[in-house]
Amino acid sequence: MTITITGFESSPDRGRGLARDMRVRWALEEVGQPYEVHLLSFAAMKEPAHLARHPFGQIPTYEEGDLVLFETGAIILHIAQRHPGLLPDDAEARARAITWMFASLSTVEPPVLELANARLLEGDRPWTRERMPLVEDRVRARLKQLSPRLGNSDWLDGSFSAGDLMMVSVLIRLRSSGLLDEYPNLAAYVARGEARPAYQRAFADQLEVFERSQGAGG
Ligand code: GTB
Repeated sequence: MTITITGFESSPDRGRGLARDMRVRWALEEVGQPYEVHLLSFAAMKEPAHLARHPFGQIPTYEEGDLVLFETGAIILHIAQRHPGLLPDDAEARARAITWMFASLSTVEPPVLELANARLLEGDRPWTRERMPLVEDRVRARLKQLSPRLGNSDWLDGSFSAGDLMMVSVLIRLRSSGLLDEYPNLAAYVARGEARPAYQRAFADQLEVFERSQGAGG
């Protein structure tokens, strides 16, 4: 059955792979599943046809036959459960990998997003200058805890898993802030994720979409 995901017709990240369709593309590349991408404008994302897929009018979504999913956590868990390659066979190791997926989304991503919003959406507000150190320290608090847990290991719990895919995807958004470089093992962890052939293929595909949109005057 054909898998179709949705993505930005012209991503505001200018093809840097920061939009969340990237993590779904990466997961599908890791498990070797072909997929199609339905590109949407911001206006189309708020129209009934897309709201039927995604109640909040966002990307990405995932469609496979009659199944329609939204939320990257649910989508990647579905892919990882349905195809080998992203979750260990051992039941306890599998539960730990899923724990890291939840930790990425529930515990690490919120302060990372708060920082992104403070920089990109609220950068011109008079209170941002005073607030920024607090926002950065909330990110640092998580990195400071995550860094010793990863230690010198390549991945968070044994082999690469959906937990690493999600954690790397979340941490990547910190690169431009410089905060990741304060924790060299985490910076190296992200670089290891990005070096994976599946990541590279997914990145190239989403970049091509952005470049095509620019060529089309988008
Ligand atoms: N919790 C949801 C999930 O994980 O699937 C969040 C989905 C989400 O935030 N989607 C964003 C979206 O559709 C795109 S990825 N936004 C439009 C809207 O809400 O109307 C977030 C994103 C956007 C832009 C950049 N960037 O420019 O760097 C990075 C990430």
